[in-house]
Amino acid sequence: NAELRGSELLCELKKRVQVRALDGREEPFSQLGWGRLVPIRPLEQMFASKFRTCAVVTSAGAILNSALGDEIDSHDAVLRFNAAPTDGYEDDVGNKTSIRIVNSQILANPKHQFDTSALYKDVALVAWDPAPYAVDLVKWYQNPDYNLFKPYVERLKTKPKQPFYILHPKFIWQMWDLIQANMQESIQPNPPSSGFIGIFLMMALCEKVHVYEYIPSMRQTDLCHYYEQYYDSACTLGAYHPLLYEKVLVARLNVGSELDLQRKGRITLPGFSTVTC
Ligand code: NCC
Repeated sequence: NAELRGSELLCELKKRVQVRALDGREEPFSQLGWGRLVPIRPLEQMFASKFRTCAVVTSAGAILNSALGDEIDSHDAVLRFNAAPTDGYEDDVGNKTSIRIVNSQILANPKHQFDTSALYKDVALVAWDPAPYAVDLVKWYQNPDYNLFKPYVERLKTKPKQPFYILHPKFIWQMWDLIQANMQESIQPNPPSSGFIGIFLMMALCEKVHVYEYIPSMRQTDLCHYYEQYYDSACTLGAYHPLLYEKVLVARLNVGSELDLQRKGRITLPGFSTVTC
């Protein structure tokens, strides 16, 4: 079924993929007392009610000179990724941040100064790590790709009011399964990018989602990130992550106009709560 129409694909996503974070009820986390540490609200109800409009701002270089800052900030919630800054780039990316998705490198690599950097304060944080496909939480805990568990627990203790979640690997691999099921070719056996994860999360938390520079606009460039001078087309097309396939799938779900895509690099996606399957 490589060519499901957008509406069918949307229902598949809604049906087959469950947003989920570690809740401390499974081993080894229950044993470690995580049940009393993790946020009381489950991730999918992290906010009391659904946001009406949300923006997902990818880190692509193509967003430079877009002048989209005000438009982005006008959304009820804004999602950003990893170490992507807003300071100095407000005109193009805005400065409001509601949620940040961070991969495990951000927590584990000292260069990101996860403990002290202002980037990770006063926002909801959602972290993830590429656990092996055959999800064994005990083995993963012993041998994560980057050790995110220690910094996670430390932060839950020092900042108990900050909403902070680690995604359940099952959620990540459900997304991968769905991408593979809708592609003719075999895709990379690696998790989807933070971008895809963030898009899916916002479709669960919001009624309407605008995604910026995931599918590139006419400003498409080899500049990897808007915030650093590094050029590599793999940032946009993928190497480790099945990025190209994710993008083909997301493009099929776009209900926005071709002009918005060309000019703003903007696609529009309906939130899951608004679709009847
Ligand atoms: O680059 P990264 O992603 O932080 O970008 C966030 C998301 O934006 C989308 N993107 C980015 C650049 C671009 N030219 N086009 C895009 O569409 C992607 O959807 C991407 O997911 C990640 O997914 O977590 C990733 O993280 C970086 C890196 O670890 C962090 O930036 C921290 O420094 C990865 N790069 C490396 O590990 C070297 C990247 O592969 C994926």
